[in-house]
Formats: sequence, structure tokens, C-alpha cells
Amino acid sequence: AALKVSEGTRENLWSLMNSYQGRDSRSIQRSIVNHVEYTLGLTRFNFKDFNAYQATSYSVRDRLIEQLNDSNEYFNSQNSKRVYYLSLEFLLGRMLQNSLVNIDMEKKYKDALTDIGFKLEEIYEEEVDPALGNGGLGRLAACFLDSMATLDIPAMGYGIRYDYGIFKQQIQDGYQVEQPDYWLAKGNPWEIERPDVAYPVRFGGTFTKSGSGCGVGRWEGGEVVMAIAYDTPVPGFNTYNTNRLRLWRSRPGNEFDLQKFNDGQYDKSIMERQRAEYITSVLYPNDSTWEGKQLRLKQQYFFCCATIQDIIKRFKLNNTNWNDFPKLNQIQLNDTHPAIAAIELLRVLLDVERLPYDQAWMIVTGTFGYTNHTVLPEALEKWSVNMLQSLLPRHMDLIFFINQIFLEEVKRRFPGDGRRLEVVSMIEGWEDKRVRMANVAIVCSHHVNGVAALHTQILKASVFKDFYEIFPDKFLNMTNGVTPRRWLYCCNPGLAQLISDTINNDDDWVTDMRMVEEIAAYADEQGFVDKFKQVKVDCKKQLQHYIEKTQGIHIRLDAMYDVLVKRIHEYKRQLMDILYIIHRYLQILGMNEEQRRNVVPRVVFIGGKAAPGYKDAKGFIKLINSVADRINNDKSINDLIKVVFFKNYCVSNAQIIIPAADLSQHISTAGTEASGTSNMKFTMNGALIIGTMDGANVEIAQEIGKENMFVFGADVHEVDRYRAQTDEYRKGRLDGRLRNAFRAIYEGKFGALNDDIKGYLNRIEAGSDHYCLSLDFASYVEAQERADRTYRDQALWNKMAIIGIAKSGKFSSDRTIQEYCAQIWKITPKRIPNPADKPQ
Ligand code: B1N
Repeated sequence: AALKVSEGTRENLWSLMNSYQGRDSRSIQRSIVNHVEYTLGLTRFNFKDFNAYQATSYSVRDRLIEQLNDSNEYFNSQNSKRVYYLSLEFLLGRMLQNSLVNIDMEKKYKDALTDIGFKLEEIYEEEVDPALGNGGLGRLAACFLDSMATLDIPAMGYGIRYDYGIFKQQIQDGYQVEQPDYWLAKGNPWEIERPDVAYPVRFGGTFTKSGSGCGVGRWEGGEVVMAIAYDTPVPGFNTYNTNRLRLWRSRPGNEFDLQKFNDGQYDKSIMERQRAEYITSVLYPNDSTWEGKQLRLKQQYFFCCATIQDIIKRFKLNNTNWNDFPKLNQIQLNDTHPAIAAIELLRVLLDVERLPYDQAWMIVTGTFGYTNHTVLPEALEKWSVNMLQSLLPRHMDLIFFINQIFLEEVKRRFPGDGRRLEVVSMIEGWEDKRVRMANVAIVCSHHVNGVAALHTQILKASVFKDFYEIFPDKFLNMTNGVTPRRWLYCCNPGLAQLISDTINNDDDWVTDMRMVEEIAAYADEQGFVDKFKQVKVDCKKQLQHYIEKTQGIHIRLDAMYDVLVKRIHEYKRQLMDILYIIHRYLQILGMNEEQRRNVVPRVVFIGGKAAPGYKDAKGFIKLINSVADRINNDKSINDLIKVVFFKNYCVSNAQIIIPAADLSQHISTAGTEASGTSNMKFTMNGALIIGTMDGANVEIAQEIGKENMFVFGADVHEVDRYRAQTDEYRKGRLDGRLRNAFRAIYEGKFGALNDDIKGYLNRIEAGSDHYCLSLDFASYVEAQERADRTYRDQALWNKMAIIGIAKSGKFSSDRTIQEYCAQIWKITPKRIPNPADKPQ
């Protein structure tokens, strides 16, 4: 029988739930040991480091849940405006340290664990790296979550809970081999499963329309799957506020095909239902490319549909006036991957809520913002009309409808401009029709932003020029940033301590990175510089240890650590780096003893994953490994160059390599890298950049001074001109040193390489040089020589590095989020009271 709840018993319940986890050492220990016994079902005194990690995480999660629930209730009670960040990727990285740091309990947990025989640092290493993202775009989403929570913005992230994150990279015989990343194998203590938060999502079926214009649609039949919520708390730093990341998992629907079951095909029908789970199985391993697979479209709609239902449900808790929707809800689209959400909101407003079209459209365009992350044509999403029609018939119908209205408006404003109509239309092609998702996103959004100043300029001047002329006020720039919590405070505690000690302000700079500028005044002060050098050496030792342990390679400490880590892509020009290494190697081979004494020893790290289907990128990995093989085994050069292919580059080992870098490479062809974000992390950690005037490098140069970087290469305009020339022209100007490096490869100096990579090099020789390797090679070599010269003058080098750190404040994602808040979302912080501040 149900317990009859009287006022008295309810009071009892409430006061019980109103108590909080104690923050003293004994309470921490008790909570950990309780989780060992009651959550993990182990005996208290027989558990391994991994179990200690699990129990510690559950214990931290308890605190996060308290904060999350209090924050959420507070925002609900205030009917607060909310921001929703929709992304197919959240590349979170490990949670334990970040959570402890953000709730200001790292020291307490460290002591409490030491007292029962565990080392917190070792426990950190037990955590699997949740890697539900490819690269910069997914990591940006994670940094934004951290900043939104820290800045007291009532915000939520929405995405997909993939069973398999980005693959693990192994190297066999020099080739990349992909291993599945089943990150949930040992459970995930950071998530809270919410079987009670579940929504149906329909695919296929038929839709019938009544009425005129866009009409009212009835969408029936097809396949219905369920979206189940999994929540991860996102605590802010130095605030009680804790936001929610809600990831959806697909499960079979509750409706089933009775006909099939009655046909005696019970087992077969069950198996068919199981297929629903495949939707959220795997993250597509493409970075900056687009793959028109049906399952990918299903992923996109699946998560957008559930998300829109969830947002509307929350809105309806406190509201009945639909016109308030955009005032209370801002939805940001992380690229076009979730753009179908805008059409889904329109559909729900029209077909479910029965709003008139004009009102529904006002709500949609008042709600969405779209962030573009790339100008590469191969990355722009263009879904086949046929596929959309069969999977999402009403959505396709609505896209046709809004496109028609939009094009009529354009016709009125730009009479006779047929070319423009063609370009801005949401539909491209005649026979093989496709939907241009960027065009849909632009028209449906109140703001469209690029992710660095140069990138936004390019959007306005070329990629979206015709849209910019139609909606000049829609376009703006939001230069990316990175969270200083993970990318300085957590990954480089030595440097963080030095900063705090030097500017005498405790940790205030961690939420106000501009304060760090003060350390510039110490760039010439010997005492400070010595401490900075020591911090760098300590980080290099850690990297040395990591490389020894994971790759069995011994590297020297007294070399320049030269690092190029990012996804492998032609436009990022890892090939140019390895060709330079070949050039450098050949140069050293030709030197006498005397000359060799002047060479700056380098350990060259190149790391990154290639999309499994990207042949050329995989060829580059093989080439890098072949070159490493030859050089590392050439005793005659006495370790003057060591080449390390840094395996399985991911968030957790980025936290090791970034603080240890001396020189950091960001060498994309000008106009190709939208922003780049690791350039910001390296700068914050005192590495010097060798880079092109591309993406955020341009703004880094503006902030820290060009003289504190090794800038080289053609600018955007020179690239355009070079590309407009003929192959003959380019062939005639092939850089001589580049040709020699090619020769060495062809002659087999680096082993037998397959024909694909040779073919690639042949094409460059023949003048087909889209990424401008030959154009930039001479100035790249010159910049490398400048880096060597500077490194020989350690005082100068360190001074440049310190100024870089000091002036990197702009690149905190806190600044980025403040700009989104002020200019796009029109939202102000809402500080929730900390219950610990109340008299108990
Ligand atoms: O987004 C980052 C930028 O810093 C990088 O410059 C940019 O390359 C990156 C399709 C992408 N652009 N496009 C993608 C990722 C996955 C996918 O399936 C495209 N990633 C970027 C953050 O702004």
C-alpha cells in the first residue's frame, strides 16, 4: 500500500533531502568507502585503484548532483532564460580532476585519499577518456560548457550518447589501425540515467496536409524509436552553479507492429526492434568532411527531435504565451549538424501546437543562432532531397515552403539577379537535388557567426557573400577560446602556481585570464624566468616519461620539443612538416663536426588521427613513421633529430604534451583553418608558435605581437593568386629543397613507400599544389631557422614565451561566452545562492 503522506512526514522527507555531503576529510572518506561497498558491491578493504577511481567519482558525483538539482530548481523557480548548445560532439576529456578543481575540493580529496592509502594523481589515470568528438569542434563545445557553468549562465548542452567514441589509433608497421573505443565497458560514473525522461522519435511514414500554404500536417506510420536521457553534471569554477549536459541514447519504441508478432515471427520482430539502438552506436569519425550516410542523418534528427520536445516541455512548466519562447530560449547550432532542429521546432509549432505560420516562423528565427566552423566545400552538408523526403517527409515539405517564401523575398529585393537566387536557394541541383543545410541554418537563424576574425571575413566576403548582402546584420564574429581551467590550471599546475604567486591574487585569474597580463612585467626578471624554465623542464620530464612508457622511445630533455598535433588533413599540412624534417636531416648529413655543433637538437612530435576513409591522410602517417624509422636509427646524426609519431592523440594526452612543448606548429594554408584552438592552449602554456596567417593565429599575433611568433607563408590573397595560376607556372617554380626531399623519398631512403604517397608527391611536382606546399616552403624553412636562432638565445626564447602567456587572456572561452551572451543570446548571468552561505 502506498504510504499516505501527511504534512508531517513530508517535512521529514524534505529536511532529510535538505542536508548536504560534508566537506571534511572523514565525510569524504566515508562516502568513498560507502560507494565501494554499496554501489560497487565490493568489500571495503579489498579494492583496486580502478575501484578507488570509481568510488571517488561517485562520491564527487553526489556533490555535483546536489548542485545540479539546486541550480535547476532555482532556474525553474525564476523562469530563467536559458541557452541550449546543440552539438553532435562533446569532446569532454576526463572528468574527475576537472570536477574536483571546479568545486574547489581537489586538495581535500587528495588528503582524504592519502590518508586511506591512495594517490589522487594515480587515481586520475584510471579514468577512461570520454571522447565523443573528433577534434576542435567537439572540444570547443566542451570548453563552452565549462565557461557557461563558470559564468553562471543557465545553460544546457544537448547531444548524443554514443556507445563508441572516436576510435583509438594504433600504429602497425607504420600504418594507422583503428580500434573501437567502447568507452562504457567499465561503466560511466559521471552520468545519471534518466529512464523517466524519454521521448518518441519518428522516421519515415507518410504525411498528409490540410489547409493552404504550409498547411497543417499529419505525420503517421513509419518507425518510432525512443530517446532516453543521460545527464552529466557540469560544475562551474568558483560558483555553486552546475549545468547539465543531456545526451540521448536510442532504444526500441513502445509501439510495435502487432501484425508481425501475430505472424509467428516473434524472434525476428524482436531483432528488428533492436536495430533502433544502432542510431546512437557510433560517432562518425570525420573531421571537417561530410559523409551523406543515412544513419548520420538519423542521428541528427533523432537528437534534435528529442531535444526540441525536452525544451518545449521545460518552457511549458512556467509559460503559456508562445511569443515569450525566443525571449526565454536561445538555441545555438554547433555547425549545421543539428540544423534540422530549426525545422523540427517549426513543425511542432505548426502541426502540434497549431500556431499560425507567421507566428511560428517568428519564433523559430528568434530562437536559433548558427555557428559555422569551416569554409572547406567538402565539409558543407548537403542532404539528398530523396533521402530527406523518405525519412522526414514533413520536414522536406517545410524546407521547400520556407525556401519559396525566402526566394520570393530575395527576388523582390534583388530584381533580375538570377545568379543570386541560384546561390542562396536551400535546394541545389536539378536531377540529383540536395538540401544545403548551411543555407537552411542561415535563413532560420537570427545570427550567424564565424569562429575567428579572418574566418568571419571570409564568410562575409566569399562563402556566404550573397547572404551577407541580404542580411548584413546577421553576420558576426565570435573568436573561439579555450577553458583556462582544463588547459592551464589542471594540465599545468606548476605554471598555475607560478602565476598565482607572481601576481599575488590567489586564483582569481582562473576566471579572469586578462589578469595574467601582469606577468609580462617579469619577463626579464631572472628569478621569475628561472622558475618558468623549471616549470617547463618539469613538464618535459613528464612527457619524456609518458613517451618512454607508452611508446618505448627514449628522448633527450635538452632538445627543443617541436610539436604538431591535430587531426591529419591535407590543409593542415603535416606533409610540409615531414618534408621539412627530411630537408633538415639531409642538411645535417652534409655537415662537418663543427657545423653540427651549432645545430639545435630537436625532438619532433607529430600526432593526430586520420579519418578511416581518408587515404591520403593515412599515407602521410605512414610517411612520417618511415621517416622516423630512418632518422631515429641513424646513429651518425647522434640524436640531433628524433621523430616521434605521437600515438592516439586525444584530450588526456594533449594535457601532457601541450605544457611540454617549446615550439608549436599551426601551419595550415592561409584561408583554410577556420580558427584552430590548440594554438591558444600552446600559447597559454608557454610554447612559441610557428604558423601561418590563418585562423586564430592572426589574432594571437595581434595580441602577443608578431615578433613573439615565427610567422611565415602566403596570406589569403597570395594563396588565391597562386591557385589561379596554371600547373605549368607552379611546376616551373617548384622549391629546390622540396624537390630534393621528394628525391630522397623516391630513392627509397625512407623504405619502400606505397605508390599512393608517391603519386601524391608526383602531383605536387607537376604543379597541382592546392595546399601551397611549394609556395610556402621557402618561408617555412626560413621561419624554422629563425626558431633555431632564437632557441640558442634562451633568455630571448623564454621572454617571448612569457609574453605569450601574459597576453593570451583574450583566448579564454570565458571571453568568447561573454560575447555570445551579449551579442547573440542576450542573456545575463544568474548567480545562484550557495546553500553553504546560508546559516543552517
Ligand atoms: O572547428 C574548430 C576550429 O577551431 C577548426 O579550425 C575547425 O576545423 C573545426 C564535420 C567538423 N570545422 N568543421 C569541423 C567536425 C566534424 C564534422 O563531422 C566538420 N570541425 C571544424 C572549432 O571552431
